[in-house]
Amino acid sequence: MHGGLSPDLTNLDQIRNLSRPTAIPDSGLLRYLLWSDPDRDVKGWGMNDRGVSYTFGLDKVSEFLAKQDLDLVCRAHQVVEDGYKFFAYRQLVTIFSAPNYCSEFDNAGVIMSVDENLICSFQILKPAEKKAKFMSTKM
Ligand SMILES: [Mn+2]
Repeated sequence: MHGGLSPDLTNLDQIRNLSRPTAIPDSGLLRYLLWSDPDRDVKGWGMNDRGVSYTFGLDKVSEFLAKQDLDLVCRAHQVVEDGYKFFAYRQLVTIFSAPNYCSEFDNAGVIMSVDENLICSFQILKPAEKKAKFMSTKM
């Protein structure tokens, strides 16, 4: 998912049954899946500083994966310096594919591949060399 988990998500059929295309509703499953974020300081569900959706702790990631018999939550939605970042003891990974996001960050980008044995690998898209923002001119 783009953001992460939702307190409303109890069965993956809920995702399969979402009508597409669709407008993003003001609340509910779709909105929360789009804009939630993991937070290592949160236990359970927390308030999200974005003003929408929720944050979730590693306990919620473990609980979700166990219930759904899955190994990994893969999401995006946050710039991460190396292009990928694990959370909750490698039960969730944030993938960010745009290096130098909006020309405002020095982040790498990453493409994640999953092979037939479910081994995940990362192709790193290196950020451009840092440029000096201001040139000093001697008068
Ligand atoms: Mn986003």
